[in-house]
Amino acid sequence: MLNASGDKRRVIIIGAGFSGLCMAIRLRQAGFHSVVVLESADDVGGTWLKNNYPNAGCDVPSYLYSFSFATRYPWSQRYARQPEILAYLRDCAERFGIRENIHFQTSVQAGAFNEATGCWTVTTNNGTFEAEFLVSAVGQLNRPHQPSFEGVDKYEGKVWHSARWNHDFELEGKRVAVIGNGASTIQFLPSLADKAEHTTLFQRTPSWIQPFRNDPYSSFAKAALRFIPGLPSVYRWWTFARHDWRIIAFRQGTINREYGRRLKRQMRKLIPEDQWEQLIPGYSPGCKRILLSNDFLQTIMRPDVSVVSDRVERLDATGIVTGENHYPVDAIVCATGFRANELLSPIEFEGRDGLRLDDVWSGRPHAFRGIAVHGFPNLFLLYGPNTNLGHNSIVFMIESQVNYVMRCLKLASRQGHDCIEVHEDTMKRDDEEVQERLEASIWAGDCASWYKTADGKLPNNWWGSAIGYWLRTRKPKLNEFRLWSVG
Ligand code: N01
Repeated sequence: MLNASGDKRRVIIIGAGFSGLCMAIRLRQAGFHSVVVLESADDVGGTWLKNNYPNAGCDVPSYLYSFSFATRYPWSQRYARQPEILAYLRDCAERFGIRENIHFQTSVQAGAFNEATGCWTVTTNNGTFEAEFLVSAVGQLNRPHQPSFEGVDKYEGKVWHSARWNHDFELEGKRVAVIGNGASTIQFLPSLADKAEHTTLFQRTPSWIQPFRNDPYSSFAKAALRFIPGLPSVYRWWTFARHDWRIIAFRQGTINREYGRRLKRQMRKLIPEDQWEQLIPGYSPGCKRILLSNDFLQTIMRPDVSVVSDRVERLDATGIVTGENHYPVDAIVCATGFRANELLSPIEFEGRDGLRLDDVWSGRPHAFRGIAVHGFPNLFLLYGPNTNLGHNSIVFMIESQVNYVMRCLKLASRQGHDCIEVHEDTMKRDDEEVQERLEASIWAGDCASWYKTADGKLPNNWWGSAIGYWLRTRKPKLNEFRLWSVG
């Protein structure tokens, strides 16, 4: 598997989730002998290790939500659940021999570029590491957003975030409150409600819910995908194409409005008329992630589940206070999402000439193709600014980025240089185009979401099709980068 030629340049990768593993595998295959992955957890998996709430899973089909170079995997159903995705990532780490490269329980605190040596020094809780190249693979959804509700210190029950599930708490016979109704909630709420005595969902904004088919693969399909050479890849590309054209519904306009009408008709069939106003969104579909579920709406109609649309004002010793009402509960699950706009935080990056990434990004995180930042030579970002999708697989985007990084490394070595840095005007032009294109997207539309900052900026999402992104990241152009040598 290792390329015999070998490459002595050292690379540090931060994070061992999908993107970190992908980068490490591709580097090792290309013959890079010195690849170090720094991972704060004690296992691989990233978000799929930490988000292990009941029925956690992926709303992208598994053959598409997996690496193009590891498509032969015995997925049990179309949309895999978290344990299966985590098992897949563990399998990839073993199969491609990456575990030996990973330093677990190693949290990165800072990275600084040394202009004299052309190297990055990375500071962690386990000492410092040095390499010519640094790749951040921490992603966008790595830090839970835990609102600081007034009175939380007085509350005597248990409080936890959905991304750090409290598996020790016995839900049976308990009154449980859930705050937030995004992608995480719609997955765990049905099984939580099955166990709890009463469940109260505090919903600030309703979500668009779309039914989906998630049948287990038949024995015949499993055998075909296992034994027919190339079939998993063909199936993956077919699934990719079926998803990618949907981007046309994520622009403001007629198609999106028609999509909204269709979703509304479907939801109205499942919801009694007196609850339409409370449960059917008024904003455009896609503005917040469209959620796939066959049992969420059915669950919130149950007599042992209540939906409260009043704002959570504060907590007291026994429960939640909203306006004039008090809801006594034994536990509160905050399914309140992630601090997704603060990409790469809290790691401090210092680039050339003492530039701090926090300062460069003070208005809004941005990077050339979401990958390279002017002033930060030899630093590459995976699943960085403006690379998130609402309609297709992020794994495809990550592979495009990894491919691009590999080609940047090749470009530097082919030119005989140690350092590579994107030009300022290249990055600026790219950012202007991305932001201009995003203005017509549905994410700029009529809702607040994690894709948007408080002042309406859009640092997270890519504006177009995944294939469009792939076209832009096939090959770095020499005139877009400055290359130089040290010493
Ligand atoms: O978080 P969210 P999530 N008081 O940000 C509410 C990915 N994911 O963890 O809508 C009261 O979607 C907030 O209300 P509002 C996926 O990309 C993927 O569910 O802002 N409520 C909202 O309802 C997804 O988009 C999968 O009005 C507060 C909720 O909390 C992303 O992760 C599965 C509040 C947060 O929803 C995040 O999903 C799961 C407050 N102070 C997740 N603050 C897959 O299937 C926030 N809220 C791949």
